[in-house]
Amino acid sequence: MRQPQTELRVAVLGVGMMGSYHTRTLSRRIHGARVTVVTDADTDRAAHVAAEIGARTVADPLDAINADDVDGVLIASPGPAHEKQVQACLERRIPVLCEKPLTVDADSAYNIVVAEHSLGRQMVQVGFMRRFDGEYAALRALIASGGLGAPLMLHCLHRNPTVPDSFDSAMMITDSLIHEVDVTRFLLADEITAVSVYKPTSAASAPARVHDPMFVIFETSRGYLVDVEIFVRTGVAYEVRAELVGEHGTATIGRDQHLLRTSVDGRSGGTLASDFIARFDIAYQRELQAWVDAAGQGSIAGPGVWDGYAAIAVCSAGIRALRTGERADVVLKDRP
Ligand code: ISE
Repeated sequence: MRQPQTELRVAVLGVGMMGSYHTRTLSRRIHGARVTVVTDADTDRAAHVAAEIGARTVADPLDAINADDVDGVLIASPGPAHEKQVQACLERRIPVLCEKPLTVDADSAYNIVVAEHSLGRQMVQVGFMRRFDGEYAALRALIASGGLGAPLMLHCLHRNPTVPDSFDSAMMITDSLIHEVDVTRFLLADEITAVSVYKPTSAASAPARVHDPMFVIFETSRGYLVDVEIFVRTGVAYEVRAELVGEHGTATIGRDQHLLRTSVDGRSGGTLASDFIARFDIAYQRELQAWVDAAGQGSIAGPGVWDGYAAIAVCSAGIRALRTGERADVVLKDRP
């Protein structure tokens, strides 16, 4: 274990949009960390990001994980690569911040839950950054304090201005809806037990056979109902909102972004975030600082592998519901 107060030397695996942003944030805005190694399948991209912050590049991510000048790993590679990379970090017993999804299916995520448990301490934090957002944290505190009375329903809205054409209906679930899964579990402190997916008429902006928008219902073990509008090609802006309806009141977050909004032509008199980095910039910074600080204590400070496992298990049920048109149950294995 590293001694507190020494610098965490980080390898960033994958420097696409998120990985390069995290690399710059770690280098310029986080105390106690230094990016020493970057990797990317696109070697030019890796070289460019590495040169910017004075790091070196390594071709194979598994070599980066095992490098002598690395004592923590930030995984921002494509989802299918996560399982092997997280397991390699656990074998070396070094702290990890893994972007969502933890892995792309529930079985492999559960294997990570078991592997980490056998080490006797939490080493993997999962990148559900909204838990570090001031508004989401305040709403959770309000619910937990009983200020709204018992929760009854949660309404969520998740809109992206645009995504690549390759972003199909399943990716809308595993890449975008997954945040609403985590928000639901975080705000309500309850597990999701079933998922239903409704497919309204698709927007003209959606490629053939892609259901965009979708409307999703989560049921939870205590009987709360959660509805989510997920629409990733609005052509307007990045909009994320939630409203909790409790027995004694309601609370909405994300609404202050919508002052004087004219949704017809996308113009706005208020402040609309252009993308998720603009909207959650401070949350990402807090997430990284918390991870670096906790790594120094041999721990994590945020969502862990159980949260990552539960989230992908719900998304897998969501994909079943999408394909069959039927309500799909979520079955979680025992928590070790
Ligand atoms: C993206 O991958 C993210 O993680 C964003 O937070 C999410 O809002 C967006 O829909 C995803 O595409």
